[in-house]
Amino acid sequence: MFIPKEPGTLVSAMEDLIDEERDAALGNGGLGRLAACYVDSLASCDLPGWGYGLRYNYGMFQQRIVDGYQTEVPDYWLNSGNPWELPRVDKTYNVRFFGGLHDEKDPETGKVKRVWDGGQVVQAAAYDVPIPGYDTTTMGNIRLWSSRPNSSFDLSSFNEGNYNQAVEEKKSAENITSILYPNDNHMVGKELRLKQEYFLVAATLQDIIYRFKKGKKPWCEFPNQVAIQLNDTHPTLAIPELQRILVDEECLEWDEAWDIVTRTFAFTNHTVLPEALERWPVDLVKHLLPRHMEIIYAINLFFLQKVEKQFPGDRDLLVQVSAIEEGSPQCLRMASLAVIGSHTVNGVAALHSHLIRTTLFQHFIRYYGEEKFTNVTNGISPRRWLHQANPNLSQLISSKLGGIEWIKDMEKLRALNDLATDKEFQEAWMDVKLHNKMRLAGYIKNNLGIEVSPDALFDIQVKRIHEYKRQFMNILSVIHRYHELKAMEPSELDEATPRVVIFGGKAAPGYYIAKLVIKLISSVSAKVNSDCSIKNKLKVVFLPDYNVSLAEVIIPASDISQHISTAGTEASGTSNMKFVLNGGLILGTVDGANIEIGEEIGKDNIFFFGVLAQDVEDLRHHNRMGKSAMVSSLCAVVQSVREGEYGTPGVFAPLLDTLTIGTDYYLVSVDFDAYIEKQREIEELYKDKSCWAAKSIRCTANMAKFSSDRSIREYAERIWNIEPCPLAATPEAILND
Ligand code: GL7
Repeated sequence: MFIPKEPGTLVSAMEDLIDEERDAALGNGGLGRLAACYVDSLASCDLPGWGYGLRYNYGMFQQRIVDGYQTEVPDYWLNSGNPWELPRVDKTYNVRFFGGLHDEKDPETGKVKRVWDGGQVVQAAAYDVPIPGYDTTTMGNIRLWSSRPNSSFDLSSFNEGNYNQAVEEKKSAENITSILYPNDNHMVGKELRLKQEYFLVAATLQDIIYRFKKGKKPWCEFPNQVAIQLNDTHPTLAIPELQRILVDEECLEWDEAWDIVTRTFAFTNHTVLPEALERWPVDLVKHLLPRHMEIIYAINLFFLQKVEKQFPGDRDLLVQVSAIEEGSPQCLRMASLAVIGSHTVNGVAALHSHLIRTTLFQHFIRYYGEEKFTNVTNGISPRRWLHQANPNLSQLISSKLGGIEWIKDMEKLRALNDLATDKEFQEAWMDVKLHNKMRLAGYIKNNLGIEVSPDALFDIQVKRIHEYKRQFMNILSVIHRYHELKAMEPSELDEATPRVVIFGGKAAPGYYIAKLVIKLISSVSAKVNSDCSIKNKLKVVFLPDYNVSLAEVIIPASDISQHISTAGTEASGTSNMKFVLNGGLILGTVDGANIEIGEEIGKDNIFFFGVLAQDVEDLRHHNRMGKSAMVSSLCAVVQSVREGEYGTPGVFAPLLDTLTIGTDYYLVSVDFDAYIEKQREIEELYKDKSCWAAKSIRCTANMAKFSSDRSIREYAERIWNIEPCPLAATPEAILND
C-alpha cells in the first residue's frame, strides 16, 4: 500500500519503495530491538518460539531539532497501512480491568471460589507479523495486540442519553494500545501504563492456554509444553494472572497452581538503574486489578513464610526480599515478584549478571542460592546487522570465505584473522569502509547541509540520550579538543587527525537534562563547524531522529564508536556489538558487554578507559562528602560554556550544575582525563592505515560470541529446555494457531 509523496509521482525504483517503509518503532531502545533480533534467531535456528507485544498506533515519536532543541512529532506509523502484518479476525480475547470481588459456592463441589466481575472489559485483537527464518522453512511470529471495545459494545443499542458515555468507553478501550511510553530506562507510574502491561499479559496467556488446551494434556504438563520468558519486569503481572486462571477458573489447588507457575516462567533483568525498576503503588494495582493484588499478597506471604522458616528471626532479610515495599505509598516491587515467580533469573552480560547477584538480588541469593541466577549475554542478528546493513562488506567476506555460511555460523568469520595483515585484503576492506562513510557523508550533506570528509576519522555515539550514557562527557571532550586545535601552531594543526564526531539519539520528552545535552551538542556543532581557523580538523554533527533505518546507514560507517557509560550502569549494550561486527573499533568503559567484546577481539583492538564498576560506589561517596575537586581539564571546558562560548550564558547552567553543585553522580570528572588521553591515542593510531585496517578486520573476525543465534540457543538449552523442530513451525502452523 504505497502512497507517493507527491500526487502523480510514480515509484521509479524498488529503492524508493523501500525508503518509504516506516520502522515499526514499537520499543524504546536496546531492549525492544534485542527482542527483534531474538525472534529472527528463533526462526533461523528452527526453534518453536514467538514474540508477543502491543500494536501501538503511535510508536516512538519522531525527533525534530528546532533551534538546537529537540521537539517531538507523533509517529502515526500505520498511516499508509502495514503490509507486513496479518490482522487475525479470528483471534480476539476479552480483558477485564477494575470491577469487584465476591465469593461464590460451587453448587456441585461445595467449594467456595473467588469471582472477579464487573468493571471494564475490552477486547484484544491479534495482528501477526510473520518472521521468516534465514535459509529454512521455519517461520517465526510476533503477535501484537490491539485494543478495542469488546464485542458486546454496540453503539446503536445506546439511547441518546448514553451516547456520550458510549463514545467515552470506546475511546477508553482504544486508548490502551494508542501510544508507546517513550521512556528508556525510566519508569513512569501511570495507570494507563499498568493497563498496557496487564492487557499484554492477559491476552497473551489466554492465547497460550488456548493452544495448550488443544493438546488435551493435563495441567501438570503445562510447564513441559510452555516456557514463558519475561523480557524485563513489564510483563510480570503474567505471574499472578496465571495463578489466578489456574486457581479461580481452572479450580486447581493453590500449591499445585503455584508449582506450575514457577516452572513456567523465567525472568530476564535488563537494568540495575534504580529509576528504571518498576515499583507500583499497591492502591493503584488494587484499584485496577483487585484479584491480582489479593493473589500477590498471598504469593508474598507464602514466600516470606518459607524465608522465615529458613532464617528464623531475620527481619531485615524479610524486608529486603518482600515483593511489597512498606512506606507511603506502599509499593509493589515488580522485580521481586518476577524473581519469586520464576525458576531462572538472568542478566544480559557477564558483569551485569554479577552485579545483580551481588547488589539488586543479593538477598534473594541467600534464600535461593546461586543456581537460580545465571547469565545470558545479549547478541545481535548477523542477518540484519551485517548482511543487510552492510551489503558490500557481506559480499567481500563471502567472497573470501568461499560462501555465506557465516551468516548462520559466525564462527566461520574467524578465518578472516588470517587475512588481517594481507595488504590487498586490507585495501578491499577499507574501500568498503570508505564507501560506507561516503554514504553517511552524503546523508549528512543532504539532510543537514554539513560537509564532512570521508577521509576523516568518523567517531560515532548513537543511542538514547541519558545521563548514564554520558553523551555530555563526549561533547565536553569535543570542546576540549576544539580548544586544543585552536591553540595549535599551523604546522601542528596540519598534522592533526581530522575527526567528525557524530551524535544521534532521542531524549525522553520529559527528560530536561537530556534535552539540554542535545541543545549543547547542537550549539557546539554550529560554532565548531563554522570556524575556518581549525581547517576542518573537527566537525560535529547531531543526526536527528535516530532509529533502526538510520542505524543501518550509520553503523557500517564508523571508525570509532563510543560506549562510555559509567562503569556498572549499562547492563549490556547491543549497538557496541553492531559496530564491532561492522569493523568499527570501540572507545569504551569497562562496562556491560564491552568487557566480553574486549575478551573476544583482544585487548589491543579495543580502547578501554575509566574507573571500574567495583570502585564506583566509593567514588560517589567521596563526591558526596565534597572531597573531590573537578579536574582542571574539565574546569576550563565548563567555564567556557558558562561564559557563553556556546550561546547565552545561563542556558546550560542546570546541565553544568550536575557536575558542580550536584555530586557528579555519573563520575564525568573522575573519568575525563583518561578519556581524552584515549582519544589522543586513537587519533595517533588512525594515522597508521594498515595497522588500523588489521584491527578493524580482527574486530569482525572475532565476534562469533555475539550472534543472537548463540544467545537464543543458550535460552533454549539452559532455560526453556526446547530443541529445534524444523517441521513444527511452518507458515501454516502460525495460521492454525
Ligand atoms: C536495556 C539496557 O539498558 C541495555 O544495556 C541492554 O543492552 C538492553 C537489552 O538487554 O536492555 N535495559 C533497558 O531498560 N533498556 C535497555 O536498552 C531500555
